[in-house]
Amino acid sequence: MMYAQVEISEAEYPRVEYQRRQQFWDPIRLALFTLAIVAIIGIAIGIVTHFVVEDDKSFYYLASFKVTNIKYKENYGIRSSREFRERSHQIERMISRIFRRSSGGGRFIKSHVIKLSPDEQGVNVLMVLMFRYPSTDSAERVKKKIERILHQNLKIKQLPLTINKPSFSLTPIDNKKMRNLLNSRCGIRTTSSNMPLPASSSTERIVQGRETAMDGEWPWQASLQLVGAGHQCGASLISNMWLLTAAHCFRRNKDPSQWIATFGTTITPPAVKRSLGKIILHENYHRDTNENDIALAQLTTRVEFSNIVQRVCLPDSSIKLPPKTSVFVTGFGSIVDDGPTQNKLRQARVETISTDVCNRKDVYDGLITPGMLCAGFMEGKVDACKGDSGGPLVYDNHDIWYIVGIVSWGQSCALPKKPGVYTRVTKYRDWIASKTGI
Ligand code: 4AZ
Repeated sequence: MMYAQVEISEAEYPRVEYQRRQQFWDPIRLALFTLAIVAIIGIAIGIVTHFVVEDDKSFYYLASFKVTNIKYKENYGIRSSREFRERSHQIERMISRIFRRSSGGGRFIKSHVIKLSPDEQGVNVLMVLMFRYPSTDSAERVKKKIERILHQNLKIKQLPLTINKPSFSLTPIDNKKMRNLLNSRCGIRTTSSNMPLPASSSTERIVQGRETAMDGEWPWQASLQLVGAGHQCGASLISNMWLLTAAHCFRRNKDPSQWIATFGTTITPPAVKRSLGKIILHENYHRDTNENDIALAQLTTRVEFSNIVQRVCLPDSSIKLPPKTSVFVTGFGSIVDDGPTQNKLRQARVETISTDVCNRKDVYDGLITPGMLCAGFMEGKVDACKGDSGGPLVYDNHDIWYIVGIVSWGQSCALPKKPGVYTRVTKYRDWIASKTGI
């Protein structure tokens, strides 16, 4: 029985269903359905791309605005002056606070004041801003987002400086322009993507007193090599033509044509290589007392600044570092007394030691003159050594690095009560200017 009923309906059913399907899938419905599927797939891909494979890109802007509640000071025109530094740090801190606290806070990377100039209403500020936004964003769209954040915050926040809103302008700039603008400043470290480097002061992983440096971490470090005899000394780039080093490095040979300077974190291969055109030793260098152990070397052709090659800042002659200030010494020198030169650049954190302590009978017994600076630890262990001579002792002031010492001498290396002795750069600031114009 059951079988017979099925037989009958099977004959009827397919024809009816076929007609109904034909009505449902008319061309318009088919087109709409396809469109909807395509749209859903598109949106899904968009969402996945946005959250999973979103690729951030750096966006750079030149910002200019007026600050109306401060008066212009003469020294704002001199970038190495304390006034310029302090005012720019205040502006940079304020800009960073505005963007870091906003909803898109993580997208702000850094800001740098390039120039402060006089204005009737106060001070004109020129600075570069760096953000990271999805690569799918355009410079103009990002600009609008930044302006919106800024305008909201200028309205709400109690800020120490009054930014004149109508004067605010943002211009997108490319990577190259950003580099050029930043390169006009000294003592700045960046990675190849222009991201700030982590502060070295946080690294305490000193192995055998030293650790190897990352690319771009000490971009002013140079190696001075004597043709046929290899690395002799360290040196520091202070402009794209001039190196600052120790006079005793040229005791063996003062002929510039016999010397080359290399840059980068390894001696072989070097990142950049230059020959020397001129060597200037301090007129009053005394090899017996190590007094005035300072020299300048001019390159035959200028170096181009990059994240690998960069100049260090020269400190104002008035800058005084209190005892126990954290400073860094870098070099290709040996890691044990009388050991070989290292191919990889190394760094060590040391602390300044007062001249009074350093001149004690049980330390250097009066050998430290006003042109010298002691740094290291009374218990020894961390120090510069043979081959580090001529290299820099640097100090980090709000991510801007200053050369405060030149590796000069010491009794052996890392011995207790025998810290490293450095040429005190502040004492020679005018001498450097008289020879180079820097
Ligand atoms: C040198 O012979 C040398 N510990 C450099 C630095 C120090 C000692 C010796 C400091 O070049």
